[in-house]
Amino acid sequence: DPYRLDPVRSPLLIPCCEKPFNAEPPAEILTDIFYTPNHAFFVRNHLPVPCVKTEKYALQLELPGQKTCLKYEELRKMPKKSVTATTMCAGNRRNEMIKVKPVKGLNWKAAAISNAKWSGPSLDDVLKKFKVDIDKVNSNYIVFEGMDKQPDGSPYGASIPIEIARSLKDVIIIAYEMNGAIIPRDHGYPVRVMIPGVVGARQVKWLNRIYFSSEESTSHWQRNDYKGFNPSVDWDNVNFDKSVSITELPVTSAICEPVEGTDLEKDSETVTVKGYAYSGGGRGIIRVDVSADGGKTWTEANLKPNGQTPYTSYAWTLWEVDLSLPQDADETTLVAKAVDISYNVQPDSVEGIWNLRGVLNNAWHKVNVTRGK
Ligand code: MTE
Ligand code: MO
Repeated sequence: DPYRLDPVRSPLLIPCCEKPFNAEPPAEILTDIFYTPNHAFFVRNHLPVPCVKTEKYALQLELPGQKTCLKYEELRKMPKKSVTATTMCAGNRRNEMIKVKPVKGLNWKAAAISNAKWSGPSLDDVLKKFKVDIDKVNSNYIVFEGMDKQPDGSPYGASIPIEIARSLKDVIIIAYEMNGAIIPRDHGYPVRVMIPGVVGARQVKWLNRIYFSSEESTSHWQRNDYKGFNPSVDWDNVNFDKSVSITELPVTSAICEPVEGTDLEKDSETVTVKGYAYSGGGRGIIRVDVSADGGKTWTEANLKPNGQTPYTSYAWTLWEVDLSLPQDADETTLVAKAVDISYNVQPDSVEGIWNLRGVLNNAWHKVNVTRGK
């Protein structure tokens, strides 16, 4: 069993796959704390968790004109910087897409998302240590490789366009700490690259190697996964080469409390609704509209400040609102939709954004509740 050396996990996590391990926390606990506790942070592994000894660890750097490396202790001695960023899997809320038409992928509910503070040297400081100025590097992509390997020996890998790496060079962190603690094994021990504002799939765990390239990472997850398609594309006519890799995620939000199927007190006139909202590329959330009548009327939620600026908002926005319940029915649908700083909005239904991989579901989030049933 290649998974026999995987770490022990918190019983709080609800697995959607055991081997490789994939699990999300109960949605209700997400919105209580801005920084998701490490033991409750969702886990998305594609392969067995590598066993790494820090004494032996060295980050391989293939820089223009030089091949070098940075030992764990050397990384720790560099100026320590931090970034608070949300990690979300592109497959978050796939379970709603599956209800429209079957898709391939893990059956995530709405909690394949978490938020943490990551610390370590910045990418720019690491490159500058070797006299490399990323603004002058002549390549199209920066590529990150993990230490987790497929049976054929090829590692997990991802890349981002060099323009994004340039604009984020001070906030991309070669992290050895997560929320002030050593990164847990499931989240990339000992070193992970945290690229704020990009999809989880590019935030490579168990970071082994960084290099520049004229083309994207050749890994399966960059080339043949984590891409969107039009709803009529099926497995017979899909062409992964013709679709763009997901880098930044679209605006989204979800209701975490109450949970689906909650039976409220018979005489309740109001309900407190809590959730999260997030958009990719650092685009902050400016509004979350919430409805207690299936989307006929809307109330603006109170947004909790996330301490970030509107165009560099890498963390999620938690929100809360008290809504009046329609008094003429004993069941209703709560709905949430968010708006980001670019006035991007969420589509009202899953149908129009359905795709065969079940990624990028940012439709209005709906939760059905009853009263005194
Ligand atoms: N990095 C490596 N090396 N191997 C992986 O399987 N999974 C990616 C990304 N980084 C992965 C990886 C995906 S798809 C996601 S959504 C995030 O890690 C999940 O991060 P988490 O497990 O810390 O929540
Ligand atoms: Mo993911």
